[in-house]
Amino acid sequence: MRRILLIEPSYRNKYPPLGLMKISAYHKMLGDEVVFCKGTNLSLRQEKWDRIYITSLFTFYWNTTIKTIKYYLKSVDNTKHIFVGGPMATIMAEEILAQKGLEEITILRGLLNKPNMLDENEHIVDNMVPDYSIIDTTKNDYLTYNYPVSDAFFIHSTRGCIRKCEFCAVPKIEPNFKKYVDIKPNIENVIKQFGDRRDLMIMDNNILASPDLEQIVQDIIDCGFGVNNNDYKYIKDGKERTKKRYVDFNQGLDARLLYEHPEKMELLSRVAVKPLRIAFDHADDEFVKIYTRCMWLAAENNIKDVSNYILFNFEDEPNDLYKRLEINVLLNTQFENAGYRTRIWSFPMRFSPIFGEEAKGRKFLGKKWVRKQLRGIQCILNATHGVVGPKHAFFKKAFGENIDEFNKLIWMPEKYIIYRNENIENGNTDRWNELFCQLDTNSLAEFKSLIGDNVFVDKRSDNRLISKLLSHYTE
Ligand code: B12
Repeated sequence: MRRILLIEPSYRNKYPPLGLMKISAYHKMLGDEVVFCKGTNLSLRQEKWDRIYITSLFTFYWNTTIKTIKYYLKSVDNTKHIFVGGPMATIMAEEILAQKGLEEITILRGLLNKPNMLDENEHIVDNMVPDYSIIDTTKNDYLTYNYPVSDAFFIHSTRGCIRKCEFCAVPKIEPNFKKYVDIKPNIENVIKQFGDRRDLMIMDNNILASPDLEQIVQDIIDCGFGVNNNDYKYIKDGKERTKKRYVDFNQGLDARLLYEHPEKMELLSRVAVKPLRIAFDHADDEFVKIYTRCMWLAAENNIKDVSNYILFNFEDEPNDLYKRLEINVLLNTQFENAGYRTRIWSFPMRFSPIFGEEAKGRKFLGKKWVRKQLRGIQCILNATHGVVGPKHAFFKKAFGENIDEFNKLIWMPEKYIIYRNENIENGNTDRWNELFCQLDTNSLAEFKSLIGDNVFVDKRSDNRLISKLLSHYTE
């Protein structure tokens, strides 16, 4: 029997560490002792382990992840018994191995989808039924973190992706497209071993690319997630109760595939999907046409909750963000007028680099962006909790009546954006506005280049208007 410690660094994440849950199942099957902990724990560090597995997620959690690996280095006899894997480790393996003290650790890149990866045997870790007991805080004394999404089955019905988008790390993490994974045995076994879960989180990168989509949809329905058979029964206070359960494909679905194959939308509408997320990655006319058609397809197929991921701060410019948000609110109005119940929610998604130094943090600035604009967007999104709802009036209030208003808004002092009403009422916003509108083309350019870096202290100008404006940012 080996002693196995599983660690997820203490970063904030939504879903439990599926990779570690599968590794746990694998070791328990072999009769090993397994302990899972999130973050650092002194008593676990003081013990000796035959192996420590440390998972990783986003590259921008670099610092926490590296610190965690270093923290447990002495808890094994040989540093090669520290195993590190998951998305960040796959993308940045060289950089991790270049860290002092980490040269000898074992990094396993990508999926554990072949035999002989952890030991010399035929077992395939990726196919294991995940061990949900390790994330149960009532059963695991070392876990105090509550994952925001936990009452769900976490599954893959395909792996990899057919595309190679520059902004995406999936081609590195899951390079081969596997078109079908039977989810039924997995779900049945989870229920048998750990009890039922409410929702279904489908972690696929591009489920629509599968030629077996119809079979996958049937599997989902057979597991109790059909649009008309999605009752979830549970016991509370000794009584049986029922609520609805839903499917979340969690990644943005590929609009081009829906456009080329509208019948795929009909297939999706057979499952209790909530919400249906579509990737709105580009603002060019061709893509807007494709995206808009997809949204109408969703409405025509009676899918009520639709959402979209708007990639920004990549090769786009700020206006492209406004344009895409506006397309969505206009579509909402059109749906309402046409009698459809479909409503669209938007999630602006700031691009984070996937390679190199910049991937280690979240400071990246797209070519057509300056820091103040990015910060301005962030301030607006703070107020809306990152989501932009379907109401046109609300959108206009948050992002401005039109592109010009929007371009003004994001240059406003942060506190005027965040505490909007208060500063409108006390007249600050008007005073700022009056000055800002007096700037001619040259002085506007000077002003923007002066505060573009989002730093306001020690900034000076001979221009009287600009000096006055600056005081709004520092007082
Ligand atoms: C699900 C998911 C999410 C979920 C949350 C995930 C979570 N766990 O909490 C949601 C939808 C919320 C999300 C959000 C975002 N995501 Co995301 N997401 C993913 C996705 C699809 C899967 C990640 C995951 O959880 N995998 C579960 C893993 C760990 O399980 P598994 O795959 O079965 O594990 C296998 C291997 O990884 C390995 N393994 C795993 N752990 C370990 C450990 C050891 C020791 C070993 C040996 C092996 C091993 O073996 C396992 C079995 O084969 C990935 C893409 C991908 N295909 O990886 C993007 C991805 C991680 N996301 C990405 C991005 C950019 C984001 C956002 C920043 C987008 C945005 N701009 O807002 C946000 C971040 C929000 C935030 N600040 O928290 C990028 C990350 C790029 C980067 N720089 O790090 C990825 C890679 C996708 C991409 N487009 O490139 N995401």
